[in-house]
Amino acid sequence: MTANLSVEDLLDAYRTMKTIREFEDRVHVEFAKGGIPGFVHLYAGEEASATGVGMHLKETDKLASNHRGHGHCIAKGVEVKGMMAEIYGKKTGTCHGKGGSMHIADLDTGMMGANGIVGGGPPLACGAALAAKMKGTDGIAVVFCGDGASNQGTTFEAMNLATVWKLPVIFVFENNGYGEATPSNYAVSCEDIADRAVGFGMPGEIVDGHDFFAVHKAFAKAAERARAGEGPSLLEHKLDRFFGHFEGDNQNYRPKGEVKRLREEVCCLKRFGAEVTTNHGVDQAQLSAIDNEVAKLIDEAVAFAEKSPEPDLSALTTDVYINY
Ligand SMILES: Cc1ncc(C[n+]2csc(CCOP(=O)(O)OP(=O)(O)O)c2C)c(N)n1
Ligand SMILES: [Mg+2]
Repeated sequence: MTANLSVEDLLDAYRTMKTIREFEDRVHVEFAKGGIPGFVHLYAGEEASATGVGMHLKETDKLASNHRGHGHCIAKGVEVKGMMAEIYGKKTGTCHGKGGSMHIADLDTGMMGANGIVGGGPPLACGAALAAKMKGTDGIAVVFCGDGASNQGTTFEAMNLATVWKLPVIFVFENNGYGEATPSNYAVSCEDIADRAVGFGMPGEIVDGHDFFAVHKAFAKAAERARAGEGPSLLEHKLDRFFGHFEGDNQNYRPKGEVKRLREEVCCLKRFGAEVTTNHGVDQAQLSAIDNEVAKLIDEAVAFAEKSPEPDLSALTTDVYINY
C-alpha cells in the first residue's frame, strides 16, 4: 500500500496506462496501413501523466485536452471502442465520426474535448471551473497543454483570470521537449515552465512525468487546493513522447537513437511495473492478466471500428453545434 493507494487502485492505474499504450501503438500500426483518415498525434510515453491526474477526477470534474488527446480521454473514462471508431471517422464513434482524433469529446464523462487549437484548452477549463464555482459544487477543471501551448497568449490570459477569479482549475503542462519539430529549450523563454506560475500568483511545481507516483502526489495537492476554494495551480510534467509529432513525421530533428533509448530507459509502464511488484505487493501475474485483457479490448475496438458504417450523408449538419 502506498499512502492512499490500494493494490486495487494500483491495478486500475496500470490498466489505464497499458490501455493508452496499446491503443496508441495500435493506432500507429493501423494508420500506416491507411485505414485511418486525417491526422493523429500519439500519446505513447506520456501515460503516467494522464493516469496520475485522471485517478483524482470525478465524473463531474471537467477535462480540456489538446491535439495529443487520446490518453487524456482514456484516463477520463471515455469508452475505448467508441474512441477507436471516432478516429476511423465512423458513425459509431464517440462523436458519430465527426470529430476524429483531434476532437474527441464526451460530455457525459466530463471530457470537454481534444482540441486542434494549440492553447485552446486553458480558457475552456477556466469556463468549466467558473461554472463549478458559481454552482457552488466542489468540482474542478483540469487542462493538459504542451510546452508549445505554454507560450500561447490564450494560455497566459487564462492563467491570469484563474487567479483573479480564484478558479478551481489546474494547468498541467506536459513538457515533452518539442513543439512539432522545435525543441522547447529553444522556444520556451525560461528554463522551467513551472516558474511562470509565480508571475500569475499561483503555486507551480516540476513533476517527473514518467513517474506515476510523483504525478499522483503532486496532483492530489493541487486538486485539494482547488476543491477547497483556494484557487488554481500549475504543474509541469517533464516527459517524452515515443512517436513523432504526428504519424508520418520522419523525426529527423531528433538525435539518432533518442526514441529507442527513451523506450528502454524512461518507460513509465516498465518503471511502474518494477515499483509495484517490488514494493507494493502486486504480483507480476496480475499485471500479465491486465496485459491480456487490454490486448483483447484493443483488438475488439479495431474490429468494431473497421466494421462500423460511415456516418450517413443526411447527418452532415447534425451534432455540429449545440443550442443552449
Ligand atoms: C493556434 C495554433 N497554432 C499552431 C498550430 C499547429 N500546431 C499543432 S500542434 C503544434 C505544436 C504543439 O506543441 P506542444 O504544445 O508542445 O504539444 P505536443 O505536440 O508536444 O504534445 C503546433 C504548432 C495549431 N494547431 N494551433
Ligand atoms: Mg511539446
